[in-house]
Amino acid sequence: MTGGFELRGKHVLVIGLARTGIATARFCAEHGATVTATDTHSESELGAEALSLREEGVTLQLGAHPETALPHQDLVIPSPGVPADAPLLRSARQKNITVWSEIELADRFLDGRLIGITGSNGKTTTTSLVHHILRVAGFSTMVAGNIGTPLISRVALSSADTITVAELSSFQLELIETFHADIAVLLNLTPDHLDRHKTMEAYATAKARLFENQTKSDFAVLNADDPAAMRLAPKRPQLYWFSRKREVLQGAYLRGEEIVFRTSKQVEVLLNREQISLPGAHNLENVLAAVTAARLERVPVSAIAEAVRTFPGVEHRLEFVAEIGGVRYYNDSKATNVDAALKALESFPGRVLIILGGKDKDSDYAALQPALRERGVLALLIGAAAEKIEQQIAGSVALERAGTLERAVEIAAQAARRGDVVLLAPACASFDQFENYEHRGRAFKELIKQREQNSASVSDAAKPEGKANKSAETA
Ligand code: UMA
Repeated sequence: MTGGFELRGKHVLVIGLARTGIATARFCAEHGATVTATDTHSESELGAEALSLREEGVTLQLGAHPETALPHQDLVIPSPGVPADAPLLRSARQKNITVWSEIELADRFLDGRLIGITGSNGKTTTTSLVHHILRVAGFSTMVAGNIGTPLISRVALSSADTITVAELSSFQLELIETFHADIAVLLNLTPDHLDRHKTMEAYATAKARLFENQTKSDFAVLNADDPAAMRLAPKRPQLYWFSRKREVLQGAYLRGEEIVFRTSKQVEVLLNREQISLPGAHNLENVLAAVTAARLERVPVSAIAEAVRTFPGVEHRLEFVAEIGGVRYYNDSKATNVDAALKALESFPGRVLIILGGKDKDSDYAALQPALRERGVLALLIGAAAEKIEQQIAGSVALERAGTLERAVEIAAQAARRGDVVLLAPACASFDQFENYEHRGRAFKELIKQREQNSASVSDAAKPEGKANKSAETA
């Protein structure tokens, strides 16, 4: 927690009325502020929860962001999805009105310690794993942020002994002021959200703000295998590193098959690589980052080992869905950028049929070519970015424009051979065809589950009568 803030008597404008905006407007109203909330969606497009804010005393301005709301405001809080250079925010700054992201306000009220985790990829898995480790070790902990639960909605649940594990995005970090993490983790830095940040520098600067308010007694944890992340290493906090390729001065690394943690005083073995349940080299990095943060919170080694072994993984991140006729289906709908899709592809040693496409984020899909050449059997292209992807990966793998996810699954299932992997790792945002990546992932799983049921009933029907009846009886 940082400086605190008196909301009573203040005028607050909240922009965007989805998860973050609803929670923020409610919080501010509960704390005595006069709250106006605006969304470009009209009344009929917004859900009941947003509209019910009126009953809590919030004034709603819907369908556009009228500037008339601005003059009386003390504070403007845009949702992460609102570009930081949106006209209303520019006007607010011209009028010297404070503009904060929701995490800035939340941090001013949050009790206990905070572990902030950012990076281009692996944030959700690492955040969930740190939370899981702390829970297994019996610590009082909660998880929040970009993972889906606005930090501000958890504030009331925090107390002096709570360790909050927060997944933080560049959108949230770019509008902080005093936001402070006791342990700040930067997993990696690869191009993402360039449609919004415009340049890699601007994106990196937003991410690096996580370290900005750290002091000498805090810890910064960075990936020693990622030069772009290393360049952002801060000066004030104590630096810890993680690496799967080399020994580090302080932090976690792979020594043979062992994961070890090194401080200035000792080197201790935490667990064996084989004990990690998650697939892929990138997940090894996520584990190294998570165990570093956990060890810095003084979690006992035995609890770390047990927690990593028992971690079930996260929905939509290389999530195993089903095996049908010897073909394994994986849902990595969270692979919303090229680097994440690349990492997903590289997680499988054998033949992969990949579903790519969605809403382009000004990405360069040519980077997928080597991995597609090596492992790809067929790329099925969906959504608005299909044409661009086709142009940029042509020649590296067989391609087919499937258009929709449904059709892509159908074609993949027909083309796949026993032993193949069918992977949804779209390298794009989902908003052209779905509400969000979770919606896309659930749609994929639903399609696979239907196929699984159909194939089970077909194989049941093919069995000799007695046998089919018997399995029905014992089920
Ligand atoms: N809106 C406006 N004006 C605008 C833009 C949007 O009124 O100029 C309105 C939209 O009409 C909509 C609302 O704002 O009603 C949407 O706001 P939002 O996109 O911020 O959605 P939230 O549900 O509040 O979700 C946000 C994060 N979304 C984004 O960063 C785009 C969620 O991260 C996060 O889980 C949630 O807050 C809780 O903290 C999602 C995400 O895609 C998962 N994050 C990016 C990523 O992980 O790559 C950064």
